[in-house]
Amino acid sequence: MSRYDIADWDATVDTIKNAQRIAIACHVNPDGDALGSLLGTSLALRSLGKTTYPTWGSEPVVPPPSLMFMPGADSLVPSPAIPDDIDLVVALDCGAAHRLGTVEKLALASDPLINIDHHPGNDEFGTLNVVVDFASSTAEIVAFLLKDVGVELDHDIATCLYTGVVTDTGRFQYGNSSPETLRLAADLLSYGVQAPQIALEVFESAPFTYLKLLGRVLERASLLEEQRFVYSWITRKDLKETGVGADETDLLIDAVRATRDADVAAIFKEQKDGNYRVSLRSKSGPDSPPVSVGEIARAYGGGGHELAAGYTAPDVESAVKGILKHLVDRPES
Ligand SMILES: [Mn+2]
Repeated sequence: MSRYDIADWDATVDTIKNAQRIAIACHVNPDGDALGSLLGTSLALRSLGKTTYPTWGSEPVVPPPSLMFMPGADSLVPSPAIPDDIDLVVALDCGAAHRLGTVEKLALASDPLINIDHHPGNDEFGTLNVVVDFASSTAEIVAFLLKDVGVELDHDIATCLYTGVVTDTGRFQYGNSSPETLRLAADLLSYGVQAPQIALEVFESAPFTYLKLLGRVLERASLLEEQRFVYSWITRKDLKETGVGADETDLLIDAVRATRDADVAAIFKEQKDGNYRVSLRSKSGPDSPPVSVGEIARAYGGGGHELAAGYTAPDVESAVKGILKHLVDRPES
């Protein structure tokens, strides 16, 4: 039986083994798991003598500052630079093909196309699908897959995979951290991964101006006590005035969700086109199970996990209304 009992597991292992020129793409605007899976896979397959083209389908194909330290970051290629004669496309951490952005077309035209992901509701857009929705991270799935492909892990590969695991588990705090996840993390540390250094880079290296932006976010935070819902927002103007990059705002939601008075948290981020990117987080209430924010996000054309999800809304007011619609029917606490 294959790991996780995934029907396509063995065929995926064989397909990777047999491919020589491989395009690898994660979702647009990558986070730690997307980038860690991408670079970990790329470095691992290069160690087997394969040619890889690691990329993603949004500009720029440059890691956000907090992930710039990752090994292999200098090997990323812009998606238009991927040649036509590749043998295989591997999609990582994409719940749906559109998450590939400008790489979607190339990916869907490829046979084989391997889809490795842990988002519930993944629409299995690959010709081979390794979708494990209880895995902590795509990096966790990738780690086991690479072992079966015959890759010998090393410091750099392990660093990438560890970064994916540590970010998607919220530093091993979320419920998706299984015993298996922690055993994997321990195994990765044995390759010399510098966990404190990674934590410093990812979680404690924001520019000073980030604190000012965080101040605005916290000042604006609103609590709807009845619904146990907290939210805040940032505009393009906030970013301009504080000098913080849009790719440095991922952790703002963690500050907003850190109140015992709410179990659903949202942050709305104004995009270049004037729409707002909605990030949702959920946790168990005092007497109630967590709200599935993945369901809320999917209702509005987005996606994600049960406890962490996102979508796009035209403005803050309508987004709040839309979320509240899903919070009224909660079981009595
Ligand atoms: Mn992920």
